[in-house]
Amino acid sequence: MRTQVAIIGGGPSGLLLAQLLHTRGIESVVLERKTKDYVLSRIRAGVLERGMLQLMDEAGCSDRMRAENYSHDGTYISYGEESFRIDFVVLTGHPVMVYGQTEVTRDLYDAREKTGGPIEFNVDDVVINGADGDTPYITYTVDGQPRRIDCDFVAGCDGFHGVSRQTIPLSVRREYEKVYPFGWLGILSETPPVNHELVYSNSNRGFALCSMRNEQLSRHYIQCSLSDSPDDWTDAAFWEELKRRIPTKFADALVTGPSVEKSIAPLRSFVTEPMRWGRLFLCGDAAHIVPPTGAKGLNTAASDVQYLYNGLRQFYESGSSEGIDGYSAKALLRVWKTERFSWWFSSLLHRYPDQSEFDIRIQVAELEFLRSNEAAQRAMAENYVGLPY
Ligand code: RFL
Ligand code: PHB
Repeated sequence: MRTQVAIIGGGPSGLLLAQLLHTRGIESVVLERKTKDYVLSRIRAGVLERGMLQLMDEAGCSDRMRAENYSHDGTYISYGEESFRIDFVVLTGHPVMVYGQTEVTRDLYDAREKTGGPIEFNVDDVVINGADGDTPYITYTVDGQPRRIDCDFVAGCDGFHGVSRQTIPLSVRREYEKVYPFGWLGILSETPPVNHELVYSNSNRGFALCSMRNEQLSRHYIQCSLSDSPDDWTDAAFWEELKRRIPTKFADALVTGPSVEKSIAPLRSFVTEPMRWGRLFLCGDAAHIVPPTGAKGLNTAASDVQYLYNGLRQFYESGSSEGIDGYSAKALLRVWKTERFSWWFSSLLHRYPDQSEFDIRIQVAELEFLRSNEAAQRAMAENYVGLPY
């Protein structure tokens, strides 16, 4: 088989890139290791920047997102019994959007199926060959049968555990990493949200977050130990712990119910440089990871996709390689700013095992500064609603 762009990974980055390229008549093949049902069962992002909505518009996939998303004009931050609101619209002119990654991915799969663009599921043994030359090709197997795709370019959209990043030789690749000494235990429940906007909470017992997907579906997280397993936590124990970590006014309003999903995610900050090697380009979690505090992972993947789409479009439409040549530097500039924000917001809200009483006082002082200082709130809000592309 031959295509213009071979896309490794059928998560949101890969699918969005495929649909954007399709609008310009650029062919692609998407290779996904899992099944579609498996990809759609992963509960992840909930808060999206407007840049993501604009890209979904451009890809022709935004009808349901426009109709069903919940626009949030601000967020609440609490510490102990104190809480305050940051008004994104007043401070930046922009809201954020609550619309689950599962729904984004479903919309992108529907669009891909409508346009008849090829996706291969259940692929194994993917190898990217010749990316440092002019004629790259991918070899892989499906049900043990060998396959090959020849292409002009390879987009590595295969997440943190994919093969694309590993294809870049260690002599070229530099990796920067920070692993946090805790995880997030998350549950999804068919219960109304505790508040009309998200509540991020710093408490003596650790971080908590009250989020949602819609008026009848809530998403909650608590900081947990890395040695915990979801089975260690009954639903009753989760709700009890959550109530102890949020101010009484929210705890009293909390409606509890059985969880429909429960999982633990470790927290990590990670960046690989460069994001391009020859004709291979990394996008999204394949190149970088942020801790989920601040909801930046999928949003940063979307900005990578936009830069790469524009570069490839320029190449195919005018023959200029300026956009693809500048891709890595341009993407990394925004990636590092997002890494900084996610690291800062994580540091502000979590309990660290080695934190001293002094460190905790500094955290409270910073929260009080944020509460009372408009410039600090504006800086937070500009990052949260999304830095410009
Ligand atoms: P994905 O979603 O990991 O998709 C990669 C796909 O590649 C496939 N794959 C392969 N395919 C072929 N061959 C191989 N060798 C392959 N290896 C892997 C995988 O099966 C998969 O389908 O990466 P992508 O597309 O870059 O998307 C990134 C986002 O998924 C991620 O950044 C976000 O989910 C992060 N995130 C959040 N981001 C936000 O912007 N807002 C949020 O509110 C938010 N909340 C979250 C989050 C992530 C979380 N977890 C679980 C890490 C909340 C949580 C709890
Ligand atoms: C979510 O709803 O899953 C969510 C919201 C905000 C975050 C992280 C996750 O910062």
